[in-house]
Amino acid sequence: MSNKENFLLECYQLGIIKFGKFTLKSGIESPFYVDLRPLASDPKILKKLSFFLLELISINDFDLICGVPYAALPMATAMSLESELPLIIKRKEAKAYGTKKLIEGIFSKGQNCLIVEDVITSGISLLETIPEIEKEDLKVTDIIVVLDRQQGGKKLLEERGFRVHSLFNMTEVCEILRKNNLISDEEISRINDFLKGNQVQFAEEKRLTYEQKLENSTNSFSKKILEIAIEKKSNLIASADVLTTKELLDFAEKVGPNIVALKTHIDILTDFDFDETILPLKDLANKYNFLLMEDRKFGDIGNTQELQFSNGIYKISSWADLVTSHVIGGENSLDCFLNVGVIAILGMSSKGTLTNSEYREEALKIALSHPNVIGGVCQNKIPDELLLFTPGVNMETKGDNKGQQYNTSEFVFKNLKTDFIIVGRGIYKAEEIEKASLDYKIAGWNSYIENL
Ligand code: 5IU
Repeated sequence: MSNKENFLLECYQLGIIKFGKFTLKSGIESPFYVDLRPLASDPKILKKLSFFLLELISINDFDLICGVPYAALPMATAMSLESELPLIIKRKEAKAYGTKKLIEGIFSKGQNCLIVEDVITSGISLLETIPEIEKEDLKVTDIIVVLDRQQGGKKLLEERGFRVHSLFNMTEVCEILRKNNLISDEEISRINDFLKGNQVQFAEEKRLTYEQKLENSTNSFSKKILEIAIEKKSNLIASADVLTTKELLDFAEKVGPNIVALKTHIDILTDFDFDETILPLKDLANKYNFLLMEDRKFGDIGNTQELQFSNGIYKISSWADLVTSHVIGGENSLDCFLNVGVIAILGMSSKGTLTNSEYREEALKIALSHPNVIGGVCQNKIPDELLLFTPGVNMETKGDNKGQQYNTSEFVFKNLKTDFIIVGRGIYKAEEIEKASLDYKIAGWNSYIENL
């Protein structure tokens, strides 16, 4: 095995190349993802890398060296230390105060500056960087890149008269990884396709059926909702955001046959009365076989949530089959939810929500580890172990003027592999509520079937 090959394998161990399905900034789906930044965290590898890169050129041809920020900065620094070629630093943005310089360091007009870049893709970012260096009356003739993704960048720069020296290209990388059984032939052919500019066909990820999820589930509330879904051929939860008991009961009567659960915000009723509101609601739930989901969004310490869950005028614990809860209070805050299925809020549908990917990841850990949690509310995919409930579904509009953002049921089943859609105004504001609930039921079920 050559030194270079060995070196690539060492780099690969650091996780610099991943294979799978990645959405690039441009929205294009790529079968591989490259990030060379981890190399800088392993001093021995960084040192070796600088040796390999310096071998690509004759050092005497240059007066300065400059890395394109940020990934190539440590690489250029290591090469400078090794070769004693003076380093200059290009800023990403000019300083807003003081000298407003774009290039930092000591240099003089006419010097030839070697450029170092980590990965070259289209070459566009280099074509933006080089003129900024040339503006300082420095010469640029040669560019060193660690990896050429073979997507036209090298050719583009060579056409503009630059010499591009790359340590590896994607074909070589694939060849070395294949020889060492680190990548399958199928992945290689996908990568080749991608490099040729073809859109890559990824094998569609299969979702589990409700029957499969039922088989895997142990929680009685997740079993119940899945059984109802299968029996009624529905994945629709209607959100009854209405203000009076009469409206609530009328609504439940109309949508009852088409839904798996009725979602309430019980505290918005102006005339709540336990016997007048809850008892008839429970009767309707029995009559039409749907669950009651109180969208309480608990978000306190365990002790307070326990009090809120069972007391006050609503006595949620005595009637709700499902409740929503934030997990912001930590794992133990969910211990109080006994005899109910908890649906954890992992991500919200509203614009500007703080539930970014880091939040979701941490929230998901809690949801997955707590036996009371049967699912999550989210606008992203979540693991199969949890049921996914997706609000923000409306076939008519893209949003309201209060930050709500809508998707269609087609979109959420295809992209998120949702289990249940939650629809509010799309149904309760419709002229014919029964018909609207049937339409959403059919749309949701068809989208589910299409994505099996
Ligand atoms: N809801 C959302 N988005 C969320 C969460 C809950 O819309 O991220 I968490 C609730 C709010 C409302 C229902 O009760 O779902 C959606 O109603 P509309 O379909 O009318 O927007």
